[in-house]
Amino acid sequence: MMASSPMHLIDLHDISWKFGESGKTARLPAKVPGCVHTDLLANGKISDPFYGTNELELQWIGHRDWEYSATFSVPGETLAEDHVELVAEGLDTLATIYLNDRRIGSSENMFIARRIDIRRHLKKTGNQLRIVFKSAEHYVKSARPNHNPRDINDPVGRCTVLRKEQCQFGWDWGPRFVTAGIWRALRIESWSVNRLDFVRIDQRHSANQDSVRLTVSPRFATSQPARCTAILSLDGHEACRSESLVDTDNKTLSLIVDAPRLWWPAGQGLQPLYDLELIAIDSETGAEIGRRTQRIGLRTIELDRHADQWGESFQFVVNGRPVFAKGANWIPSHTFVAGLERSHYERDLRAAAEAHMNMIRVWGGGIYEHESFYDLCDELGLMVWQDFMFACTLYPHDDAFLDSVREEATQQVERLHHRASLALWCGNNELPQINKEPLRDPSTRAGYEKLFHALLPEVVTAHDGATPYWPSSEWRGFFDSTHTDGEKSGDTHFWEVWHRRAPVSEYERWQFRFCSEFGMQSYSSLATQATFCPPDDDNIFGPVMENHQKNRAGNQIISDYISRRYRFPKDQAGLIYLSQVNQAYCMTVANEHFRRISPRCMGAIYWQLNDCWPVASWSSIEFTGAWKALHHAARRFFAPSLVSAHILQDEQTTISNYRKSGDGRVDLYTVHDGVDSRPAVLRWSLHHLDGATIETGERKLTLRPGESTRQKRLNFGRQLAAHGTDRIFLRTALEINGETVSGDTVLFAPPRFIPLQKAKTKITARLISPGEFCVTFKSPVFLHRFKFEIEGQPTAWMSDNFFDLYPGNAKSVTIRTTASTTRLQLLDRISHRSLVDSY
Ligand code: BMA
Repeated sequence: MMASSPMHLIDLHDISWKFGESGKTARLPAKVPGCVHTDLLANGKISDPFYGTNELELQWIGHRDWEYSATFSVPGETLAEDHVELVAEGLDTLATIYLNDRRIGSSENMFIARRIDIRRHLKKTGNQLRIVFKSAEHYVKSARPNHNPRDINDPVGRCTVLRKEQCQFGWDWGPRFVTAGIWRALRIESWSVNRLDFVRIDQRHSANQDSVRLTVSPRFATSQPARCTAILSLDGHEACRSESLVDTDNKTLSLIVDAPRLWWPAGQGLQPLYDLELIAIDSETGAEIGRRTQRIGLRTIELDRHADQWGESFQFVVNGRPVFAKGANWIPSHTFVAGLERSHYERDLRAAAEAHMNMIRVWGGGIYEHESFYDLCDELGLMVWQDFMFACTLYPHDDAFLDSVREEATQQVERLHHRASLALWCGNNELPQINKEPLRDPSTRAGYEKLFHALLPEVVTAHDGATPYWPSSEWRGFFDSTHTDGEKSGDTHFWEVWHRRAPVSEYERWQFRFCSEFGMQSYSSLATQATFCPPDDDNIFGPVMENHQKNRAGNQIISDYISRRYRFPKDQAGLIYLSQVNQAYCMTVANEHFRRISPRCMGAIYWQLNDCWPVASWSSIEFTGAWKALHHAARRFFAPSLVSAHILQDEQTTISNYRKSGDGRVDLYTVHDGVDSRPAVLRWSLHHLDGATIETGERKLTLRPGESTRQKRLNFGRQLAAHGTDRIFLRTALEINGETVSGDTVLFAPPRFIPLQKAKTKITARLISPGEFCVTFKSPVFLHRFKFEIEGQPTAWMSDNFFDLYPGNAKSVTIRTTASTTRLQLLDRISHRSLVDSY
């Protein structure tokens, strides 16, 4: 969070903006910040870009030039100042700026803020500001005349020369909408004598962290001496302050914070956030130059890479404590990123924290996010792995390009360096991994290295100085990129499962140090589908649905994985349900494995948390906000104290084989991320599908911080032979203080072989508080992946879903409704299904 007050500030958002095609006279009202697509939509000129196959009809927008204009007045005192500047925080992208018909500047990098001196051109009234945006699509075409749309790394023909959000050109989860517009804040700043430009904050923690020295370095527009006061406060109470004259000799202020309250990632402690306010006064006139408040967390975050028995560690160490990173990859939260606010981020970031995540990776094909994204990460304890915005394809390395990137990186690093949540700067997404062959060429490699091994790390060191830099995700050196190398050092993107269709058990073959991408697709729910799909055109392989499945092989791969584990679904609802249950299963196998093999592996960041439009994708949260089965599963597999059962399972097995296979061995592990040791009880019970309990067992144990332990090896070979692998299942539970904190079901055969039974589920509901209910489900038979929904309220919050119901055991869930609902209405609107209902 940042607040600053230059002498005079005129916000240019609420003046009446108009937009239209360049060279034509028609003009329509526009919104700033905004973009041409959302403005056309708001004016009723286009239909919903997400609906049906509208995307395909709307490509013309990106092929035209657009302009935005507004007329405004300024108060007399603005004109009386020595300096008057137009500040544009972000222009998307090929922009030329005119004030009163004079060209005052231009911009070709969406990620750079511009400050333009306008004093000479400004009048009191009738100022006309006009920003012309040239078509980025034309630029792409002229820059890449020989583009081959079959290029597997870049089928959509992005323009890597242009510093513009890369996924706007289409991605394997996103539409192609090449936008234009004023996408971030626009204002006039006027001042005389001096202006507070930037405040850098550095922390140095004493060895035992009982004190922190803060170095505060303000930067001003002129070298005029300034009397500065830095005040650190927590919850409105001043912790310490420092005053000093800042001039050419002395550029910093120091504060010593005794007994600092440390910021921790979620699950490791609290997130106290201090306000650091800097007030600058001109030393001659005594007039205030500016003040700025930045919110910081007192903590150290290191990327610890020390030699160990497996090679080299890859772990985040926070305040001296190694923390297993649990999280997901983040893509832009909306296809149209202009002016996104806290409300756009809050839903999904809160859901991440609710699923016990402590890290979000901001993937390099999107944007450096808006401030409120980082505000929320600071508050929720979500560490941010921040990619620079480069993805998949090689980029130019000529001087002009590098200069632009240097400015972009400097601005972004300065903007975000003080963030409590900022854990890592990462050069790019997958460039060396995807471009192995081209990078064998020495000059191509030298160009790559200029950008990712020299320029970016230099900027990070110079303008941040504390946050670690990592060249790429994944990265283990140019040609050390087999999975075996990933078991020794660095981070790994593992796509054998999904892209290469390897069996799900393949995850368990590898002992990666840190897995920063792996995923499985699923379809969005019927309710989300209804937001974009005409009811008469909803066949999953038909044109509308296919246009909302951007991974070319996506539908085939989903069907493939479903067929390995589940029965052929009887309808589309069944297919969607199975795709989600399968996705949750695959991600449970992977994430539990990565947690079990800690501390060799110290991070599991699955692909991907969110969607930017309604689509079939790897996300765990749908565009509408509905949680897929995976997000509920994430809450379980990322539980701070986890019981994880491991069996050797071959989902590719045939009916004739599986009965013979399966030696009945089950290893029960516990994994504990908590800060303190806890006494706990591990329980297991073996059940027959007919409801009988075959045997039970328990073990008292102590959970120790950061430990994964194999607690018990069970062998049910005899019972499997006696009852049939398809007739029995194991139930696990981990209890702390009598409360079950983790648990699941182990099936010994692929679910498609298991003769699940149907029965009527009894549902009762109790009002807890207005809009909040406790709903209880009870079934006389075992129901696998029981899913319930409330008609008309697809995004109602539920404490659990897609769970197992055990015969006679009541399961209670908390629900927060999204519309006023009585208890009886709620009961009337609940519908449900479980695996047995899908076929
Ligand atoms: C990755 C990402 C994305 C992509 C995803 C799914 O490797 O970096 O580029 O969307 O896989 O294919």
